[in-house]
Amino acid sequence: MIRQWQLRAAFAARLSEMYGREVPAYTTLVDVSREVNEDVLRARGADAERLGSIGRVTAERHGAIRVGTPGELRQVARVFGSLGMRPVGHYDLRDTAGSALPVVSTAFRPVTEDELARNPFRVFTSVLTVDDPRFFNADLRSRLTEFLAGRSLFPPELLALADRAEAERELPDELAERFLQLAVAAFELSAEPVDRAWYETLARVSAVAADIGGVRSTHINHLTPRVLDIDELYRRMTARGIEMIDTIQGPPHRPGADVLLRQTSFRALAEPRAMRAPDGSVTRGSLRVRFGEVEARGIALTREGRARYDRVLALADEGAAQRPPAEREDVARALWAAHLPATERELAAQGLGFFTYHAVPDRPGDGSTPPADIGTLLSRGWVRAEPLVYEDFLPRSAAGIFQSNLGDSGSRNSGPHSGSYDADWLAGAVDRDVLDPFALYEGPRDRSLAQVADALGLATTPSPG
Ligand code: OOG
Ligand code: NI
Repeated sequence: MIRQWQLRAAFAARLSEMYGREVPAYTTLVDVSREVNEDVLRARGADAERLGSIGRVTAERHGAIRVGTPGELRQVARVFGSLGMRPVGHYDLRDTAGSALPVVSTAFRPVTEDELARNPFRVFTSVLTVDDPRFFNADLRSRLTEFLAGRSLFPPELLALADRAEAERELPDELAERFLQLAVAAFELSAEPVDRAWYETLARVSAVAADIGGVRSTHINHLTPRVLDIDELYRRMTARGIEMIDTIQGPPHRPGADVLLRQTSFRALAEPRAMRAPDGSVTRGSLRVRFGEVEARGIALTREGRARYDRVLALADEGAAQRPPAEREDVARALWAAHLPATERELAAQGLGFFTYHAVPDRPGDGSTPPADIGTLLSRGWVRAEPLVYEDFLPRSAAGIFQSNLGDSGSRNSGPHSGSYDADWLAGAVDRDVLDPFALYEGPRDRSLAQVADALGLATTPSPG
């Protein structure tokens, strides 16, 4: 029997092999990431594993896929559900700063600490907002709807195996093998010729719309390894002659505790694709949509910490508008320093970061009663705090990554948008609960605080921060 987490780990590994064959530069990215991680581990020792064991980090990937309809999203949810991955978070990239992307998204990922430690594979999944009139007029909408209704992304055999794996949380060896083959194949780039006129019609609205609705299958858009020092990775990739996008998205580099997520990518490469002309003839063309991305993960921020992050972004935008690009990094760094503490201790004491708390075994043995608040418990050595790594995505960075890899920024008419793509719409479309990322970090934190209270015999559970 192959257990659910083993299926997830095997799927991630095989997808990685497949993507490496399709996009060889991805393999370079994985190799350089591994080298950087080994160097960081040598230099920092155990500290390098504070946000995940080296085993976890080395195997860690996130993928990105894009689908066209709620029906397709529901099938994706069944495939990932079989791997123990649940939809977490609602990202609306239509209005995220500076972008005009006709999608809303969620991330499928494992949600418990144990499952994340076994293999944290996650997939950022976007669905086209076909009914948003700012992108698609009535005529295009009906053609698109008809096109999407006529395709099927996943074979029935795959879906049946997925349902069984989800219900039983394991599959017999032979069926597991069959399932993995079908699942990986579903995300391969199709060799079927692309209808050039239709693709270009959609590309005039948005390159993302064309990538989703211009072809008859889906494919993995990118697969992202995790690196422990993304600034060093950026330098090494550039030194190898691989053209990276201009920036690292997310918080700027600074000494101290890493928070949230920093990401960068290399530019989308031209890939050969067969094209069908209106007269039916097939020629060799090329499309530029898939790229390589890499990320560094930091400590998850609480709602309050996250509000600070969003505030810093807004202030950095204002500051950047008045300054030349070369100075923007400094502006951002100064704002970070002013608004968010740089040490784990302060992030914990001020309730800005997520941690689990643990009674220290050799705590003060002088018979004194322990203090009741978490800040004092920490500073007097009764309790230690272990950071929780950020397992999700950032809408602004996601939009930035999408955008930086598109030829042009696409078009969106102004005017009222249809409000129907909110979190409730997403939950209805995917036909599952879409989980709140904050609640997923609060769970282990609150359980650990209750254990601390128990171990120290406190009358009330200490509140964080
Ligand atoms: C998804 C872009 C978002 C990330 O890492 O933020 C993303 C896409 O390009 O389909 O993957
Ligand atoms: Ni990504």
